Amino acid sequence: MSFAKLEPAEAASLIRHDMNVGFSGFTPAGSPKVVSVALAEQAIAEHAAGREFKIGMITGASTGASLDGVLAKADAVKFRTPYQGNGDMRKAINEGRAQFFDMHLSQLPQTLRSGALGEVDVAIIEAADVTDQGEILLTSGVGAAPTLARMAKKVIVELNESHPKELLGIHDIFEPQDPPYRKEIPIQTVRDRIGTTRLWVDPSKIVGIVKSNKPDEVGGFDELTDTTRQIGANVSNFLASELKAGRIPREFLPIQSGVGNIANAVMAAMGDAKDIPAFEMYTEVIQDAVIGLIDSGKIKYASGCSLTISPELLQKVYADLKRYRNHMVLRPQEISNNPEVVRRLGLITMNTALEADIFGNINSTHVLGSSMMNGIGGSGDFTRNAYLSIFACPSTAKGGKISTIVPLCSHIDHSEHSVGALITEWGVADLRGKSPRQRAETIIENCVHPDYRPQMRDYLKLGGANQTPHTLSKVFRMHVQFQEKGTMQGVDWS
Ligand code: 0RQ
Repeated sequence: MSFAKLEPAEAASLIRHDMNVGFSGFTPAGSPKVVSVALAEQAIAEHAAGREFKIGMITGASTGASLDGVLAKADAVKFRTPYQGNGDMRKAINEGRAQFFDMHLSQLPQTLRSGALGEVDVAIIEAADVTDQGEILLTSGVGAAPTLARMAKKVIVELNESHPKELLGIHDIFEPQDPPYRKEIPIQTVRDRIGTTRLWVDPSKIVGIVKSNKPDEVGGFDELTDTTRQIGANVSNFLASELKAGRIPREFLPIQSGVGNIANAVMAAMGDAKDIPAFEMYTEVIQDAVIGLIDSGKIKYASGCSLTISPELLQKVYADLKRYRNHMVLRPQEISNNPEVVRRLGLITMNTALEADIFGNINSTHVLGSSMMNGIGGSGDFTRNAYLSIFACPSTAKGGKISTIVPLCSHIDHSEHSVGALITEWGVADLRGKSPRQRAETIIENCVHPDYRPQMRDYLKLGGANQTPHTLSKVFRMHVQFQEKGTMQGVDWS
């Protein structure tokens, strides 16, 4: 191989204060884990010498401790986009030490290409292989790597031996033209491949290769609880009844499933449901549950942006890649989450809410309207364009002190117009074809925790006969009471 071999610190030294750096991967899958640690050490040394050192940080989605974690702890982040989920990064953002802008993940590559986020000075791309001609075999996550690598002035390759070369064939790399010359994205079925198996980078931009053998830092899930199991069962029973009623075609439709504990529980329930036929997924993150369902034959094929699966399971997949490659494809986020394709394929989308309101608006991102949790991620890409858009969440949080269903969300990511059904452990509120008042009634009676139902009924009565009966002076009283007294229960509306 003709490229220079660099130590992590040598590679990091190519990155200077105020540069914008793009990182490959999507979630901790496929993101660099070695140069980033050296970069954080460099930032700490620069700060100790009294010099400024912060970078603009662009990834595919969330990353792990050796990327988001170390850079946040080193206070080395000027801005961060488009999605994160690491505790240290979340803290830096909520303490105002890093400026985070939350973006629809499918829109990141186009926004980068438009120039609105500035230049990409350096891209760090994790690879399983690279040729002298600049053909890069990506690893477990694609993210925005094609756009970041193409736009970057310099590319550093992290060659990670923990990912096998047999990954060749799992990726489908495609970048659409920009408007006004864009053509349709020619994906007609979940399995269609439209691009290349490797990412090509102008070899003259590759400034060096850094060796790595660090595995992806994908965390596990909480054990299923009675609540999450019941949410899963409610979602799958709802889909089975929609199928029976003929509102979902007999062949069923491709599924998108969100991230986190609830999404994992929903997938487990879908796998167990006898009335749901084997299905395909057109999703963003391929989580642990999907692999089990591929093995059992319940999932026939999964299109995603990353294999975000726990380390032991990833090794199992890697040991049998010849078989799994026939059941999955990894695409750039611009394609895995593409609204045109989501609408064409008619996806059933299933995402998680932090908070919902009685009229059907959804907050996916902000605790008490102010603190960032993770970000909107791909939930908007899918929700707004779904055939049937479902949001699920437990009816309470923090031991019942918080009702996740409130009069008005303290922050809104998905509006009432994009939500087909809301589901908690108590039941299903089918919101289609209902006025705001009817939606409120069905959400209160089917989804709100019984401890909170009388309080929510009383709130609705306050608003009189309006189209959307709010009482503005009282609309956030439950939130305010939680801040003052530590519980949303027992609010006095008088
Ligand atoms: O906090 O862990 O401290 O107890 O929020 O809650 O119930 O474990 O939910 O793991 O499924 O994540 C929305 C964050 C849900 C995720 C969110 C507290 C609760 C707990 C987590 P603790 P759960 P999950 C495409 C889809 C946005 C992006 C998206 C997410 C913690 O699904 O980031 O959808 N979604 N992407 O106690 C205060 C409330 C609360 C609350 C829950 N109302 N107020 N705290 N919590 N409700 C994929 C991608 O984009 C990559």
